Amino acid sequence: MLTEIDFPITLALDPESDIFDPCPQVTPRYLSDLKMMFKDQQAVDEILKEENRLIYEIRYYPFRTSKSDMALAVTRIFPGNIGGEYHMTKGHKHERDDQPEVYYCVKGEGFLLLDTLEGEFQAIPWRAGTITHIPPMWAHRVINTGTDLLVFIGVFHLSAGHDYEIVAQKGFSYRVYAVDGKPALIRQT
Ligand code: S6P
Ligand code: ZN
Repeated sequence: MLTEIDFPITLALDPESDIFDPCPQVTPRYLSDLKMMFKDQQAVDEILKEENRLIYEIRYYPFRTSKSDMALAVTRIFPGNIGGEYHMTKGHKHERDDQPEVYYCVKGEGFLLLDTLEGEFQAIPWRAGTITHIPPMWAHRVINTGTDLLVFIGVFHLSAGHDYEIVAQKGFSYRVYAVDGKPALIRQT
């Protein structure tokens, strides 16, 4: 039997602004929120003396019904770099090891970095229209290597949970830097 939360929900993503409506939750991530993720801590501190730069923001909608849970998140990463390292998401692994996710790049260019605890690594080049299935157990981070916004949609289960600590401690196998104006993947030891 249907309850009041068991009815379809339709959202509209504005193709100009990449903002969807209605949107119950917006989470901005400033440089201070992901300070430790960048390699060049001196560059971070110098920028923070001037401004706490907005690196990206997440617009989020939880779809809860009486029998399921899903979520949609639209992430907009602003262009730029910190000490040559491109703006990126914090990155996380899902807490539950049976929880995948689908990412769809709406606009922009960059990379999706994927890492496992067993040492597997992939860097998927991204541009508008790229869709990637992220299997369970792969940590994920998106890098904006372009000169404009990079926008992507993530669809996942609310119950997946987010482990940021593992990324803060271990990092990803590669970092992405601007070298002569072009992206270069640099292996981390
Ligand atoms: C959630 C999904 C995305 C990210 C968002 C920001 O599972 O992967 O919605 O939350 O792109 O990245 P992060 O690493 O700050 O959560
Ligand atoms: Zn995720």
